[in-house]
Amino acid sequence: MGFEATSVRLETTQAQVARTSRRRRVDLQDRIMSKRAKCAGCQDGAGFQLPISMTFQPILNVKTNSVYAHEALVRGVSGESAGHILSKVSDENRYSFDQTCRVKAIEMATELGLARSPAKLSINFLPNAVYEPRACIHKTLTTAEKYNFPLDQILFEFTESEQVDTVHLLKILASYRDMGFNTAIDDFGAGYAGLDLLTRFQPNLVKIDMGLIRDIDTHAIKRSILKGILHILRDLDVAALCEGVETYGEFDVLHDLGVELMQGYFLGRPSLAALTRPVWPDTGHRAAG
Ligand SMILES: [Ca+2]
Repeated sequence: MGFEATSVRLETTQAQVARTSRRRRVDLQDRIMSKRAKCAGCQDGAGFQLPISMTFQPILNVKTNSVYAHEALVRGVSGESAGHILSKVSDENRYSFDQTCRVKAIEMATELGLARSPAKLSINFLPNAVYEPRACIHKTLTTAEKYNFPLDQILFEFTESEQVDTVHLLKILASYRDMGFNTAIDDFGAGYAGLDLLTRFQPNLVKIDMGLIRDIDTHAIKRSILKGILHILRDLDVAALCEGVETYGEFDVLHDLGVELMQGYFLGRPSLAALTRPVWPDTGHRAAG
C-alpha cells in the first residue's frame, strides 16, 4: 500500500511538473507573441474610431449552382460608402482599421450563419497594414477561434498597388497560406496586379478585374485576352473568378468560356449586414438551379 501510495504521489507530482512546464511554455509563447505584436502598428498606431459595418456580396459557382463565398465589403453603420470610410483611413490608423475590418467581418459572418454553410468568407486585405505577418494575424486567429470559424473557410483577397513592396506582399501571402487560409489575387489585370506577382506566387484563386469583363460580349480583344488568362490559370491549377458581371451577355460569354466562379451585380448585389440571395441565371445550356 505504502509503495502504491508513494507511486501515486510521484505520478501526481510528475503530472503537476508537466502541467507547470506546459503552462510556462504557453506563457513564454504568449510573451513572445505579444512582444512581436508590439511592432510599429500596435505600438504607435492610432485606433480607428469610426464605427463600421459590412455588406456581403455572393461569389457563385455557376457550374454547381452553389455559393462559393460571400465577400465582406466595408460600409458605415448606416450604409455609408466604402469610399467615405476609406477616406478616414490614415497612415496612423491603418493597422487598427485593417484589424477592425477583419474582426467585424468574422463576427458578422458568424451571426449570419456563414460558418454553418459550405460557403467561404472573403475578406479584403490591406498589405500596407501588415508589418509582421505572423504577429499581425494574431487577432484574426483569436477572433476565428472565439467564434469557432474554420480558418480554411476564410479567403483573403490581396491586391497589388503602387505603394506595396512586392517582397513584403509575397511574405504575407506565403505566411497566410501556411496558416491554412485561402488566398486570392484581387483585381488581376488592372494596374499593378498582374503576371509578375503570379509568377512568384500561385494563390488558390485569381479574381479577374471587372475592367476586362465589362462588355466582353461585344469586345473581341477582351475575349481573346481573357481566353489567354484562363488558359494560364488552368495550367497553373489556380481557380479563375470573374468579377463585375453586370449583364446577361457578359455572363453568357463567361459561361461559354467555362468560367465557374463569378461575382457581380447581375448575380447578386451586396447587402448591408445580410447575406444576399443570389440570382441564378438560366443559360439555356443547363438546368436552372
Ligand atoms: Ca475584393
